[in-house]
Amino acid sequence: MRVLGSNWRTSHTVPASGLYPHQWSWDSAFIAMGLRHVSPRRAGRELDALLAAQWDDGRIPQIVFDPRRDDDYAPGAGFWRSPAIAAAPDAVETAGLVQPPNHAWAVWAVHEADPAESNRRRFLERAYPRLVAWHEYLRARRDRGGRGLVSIVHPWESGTDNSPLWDEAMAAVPDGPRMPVARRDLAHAGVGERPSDLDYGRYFWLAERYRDHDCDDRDEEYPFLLEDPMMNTLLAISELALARIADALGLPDAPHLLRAGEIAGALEALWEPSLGVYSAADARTRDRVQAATVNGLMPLLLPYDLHSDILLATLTGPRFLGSGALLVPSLDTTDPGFDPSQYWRGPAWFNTSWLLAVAAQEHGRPDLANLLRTAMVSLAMDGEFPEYINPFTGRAHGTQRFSWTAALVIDVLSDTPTTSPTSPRPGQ
Ligand code: 2M8
Repeated sequence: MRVLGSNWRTSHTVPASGLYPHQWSWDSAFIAMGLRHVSPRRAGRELDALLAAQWDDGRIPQIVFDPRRDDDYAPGAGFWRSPAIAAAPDAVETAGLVQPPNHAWAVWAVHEADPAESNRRRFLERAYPRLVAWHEYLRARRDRGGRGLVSIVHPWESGTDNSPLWDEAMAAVPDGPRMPVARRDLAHAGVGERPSDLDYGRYFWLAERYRDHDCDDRDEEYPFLLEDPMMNTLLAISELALARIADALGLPDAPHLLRAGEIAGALEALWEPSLGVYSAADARTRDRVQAATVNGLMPLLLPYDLHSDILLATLTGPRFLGSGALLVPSLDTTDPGFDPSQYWRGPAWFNTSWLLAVAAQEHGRPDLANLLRTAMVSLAMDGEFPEYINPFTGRAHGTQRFSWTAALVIDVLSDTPTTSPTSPRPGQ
């Protein structure tokens, strides 16, 4: 709670006070899932602040900027110039990209923590239409491959920025943005722990192109369109949460259950039998990337039989936990590109291990869920709540006092850790 207290800023929690000084979209949802055990009211405010930054087209932005910290993170508000874009809100400045849609799940979890308080604040009533519009944005504007899956337009949208899943598509992206690339991140984390300068040149180039098209998704020649299994899984889980929310509001839940089932069905196009995981695919060519990553294990979260036995075997087998890893590595440990300290190319992250603990519980493996939860707690305490760790030694990497690490530890230590929104509540 000490970490979340010091990272709290009036209406939201920053991921880390130095490296990430603004509000990040999927971070806030993870943070709310832990914060709800201590202060359901503040967890609700966290999500309210994010939802208030929603664009007219429904998107929930990747970052809501703190105008006082615009020199401390790049690219910032001055880069995005969001108020000049018609669909963006006037009252706050935001990035134009998005992040994985775990928000409806978080809203439901916060409601369940204290339904009376939530009802008093009409929390579900206010959040529901915004969440519906958010999912509708993803369905209508981001199904760029035309097969029922959401595409990301930038690696930052995946939350797993330099995952090998994006390497091939990024290799074709120019690395010469007009704006000089400021590496403000390197003041807070080691150069060997962050994406390279070449990656950053390409990140900025792609972000410039998206911004220069007013973040309008109708750009036919857009050079980066990838379908990510984690993004699409979280959307399906959030549709299931919307079904619970609709039900609580006396509205029909069927459209959300149907949509969750459709996404789960569409995920089959990302199944990679030769690797025993789902993988990302290029929405234009439909080619699947040949890399086994933590993203590809995520469909295990869904309450359907999506190759669950094989996914569980991959998760516990020699390429992931069976390698001796303490938490789930972000990349297959036998992949030639595996690096235990390089950001999303090998290290273990607390949010993805937490998601897979929820998944293990759902699939009748409480032993595995407990193993992951116990390891999360001790590794977070040992490393002063690190951003990520070396999966074999547990050594802390990136920044420390990282908010989602702290929040998810609070969640697993609570009497009622978060479950997937399909699980009945105790007593039901
Ligand atoms: C990391 O991403 C940001 C860009 O969004 C960055 O590297 O500057 C990722 O780990 C992402 O998942 C996370 O939301 C963000 C803030 O914690 O940091």
